[in-house]
Amino acid sequence: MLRLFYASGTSAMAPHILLTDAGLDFEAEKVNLDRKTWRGGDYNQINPKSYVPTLQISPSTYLTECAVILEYIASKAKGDYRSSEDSMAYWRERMWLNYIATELHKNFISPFRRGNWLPNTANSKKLVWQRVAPRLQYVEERLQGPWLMGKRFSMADPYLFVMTNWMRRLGFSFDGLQKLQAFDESMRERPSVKEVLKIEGKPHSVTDG
Ligand SMILES: N[C@@H](CCC(=O)N[C@@H](CS)C(=O)NCC(=O)O)C(=O)O
Repeated sequence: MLRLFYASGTSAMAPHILLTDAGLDFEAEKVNLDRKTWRGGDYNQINPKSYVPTLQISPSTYLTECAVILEYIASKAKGDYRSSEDSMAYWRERMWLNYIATELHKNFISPFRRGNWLPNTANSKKLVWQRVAPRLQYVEERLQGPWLMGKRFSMADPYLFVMTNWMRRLGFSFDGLQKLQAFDESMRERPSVKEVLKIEGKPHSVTDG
């Protein structure tokens, strides 16, 4: 059985949503990111990169990197979460996954880490916004709706939702980003998203440092 190592409200929410949406059989293991522990002990033994998500796919095989984990899940799911390799949509999906991972996800990470991966001071929020705002604008101009690539819900959507969820958590405005706001609202209506938000509960802390 698949086993997802996650911490509440992190990028691990993307594979958590996709696994749930696809109805795949999996276990969710909560990680304490402050202590780098899980109920089995030292989390760094599971993922020496010391971050979530990690997806265990066999007793001794672990996948890391959110975009790769999403792709693996999509490959195991019956749903239409990824396109066939001979289509242009296949490459567009990978461009989006890579864009979200490298241009958005990484730029949301605070340059001043005080026990959190997200910014937690007014100054660090400002710096993060300067980096993510133009990249969110890029997405806004291309978001087809209701999902990123149009009518088909793809493996990139849960990852983009993590970004809009972080916008909300950080109090970033959706002014001028109406399509992203509508996307965020549509995601919140999806049963899998509702379920995961309920299971994960309060996010890993974002306290003022
Ligand atoms: N390159 C990794 C980055 C994962 C990452 O940044 N995870 C964050 C949460 S969103 C984390 O676990 N950080 C560890 C920490 O803050 O101690 C990926 O794409 O999966």
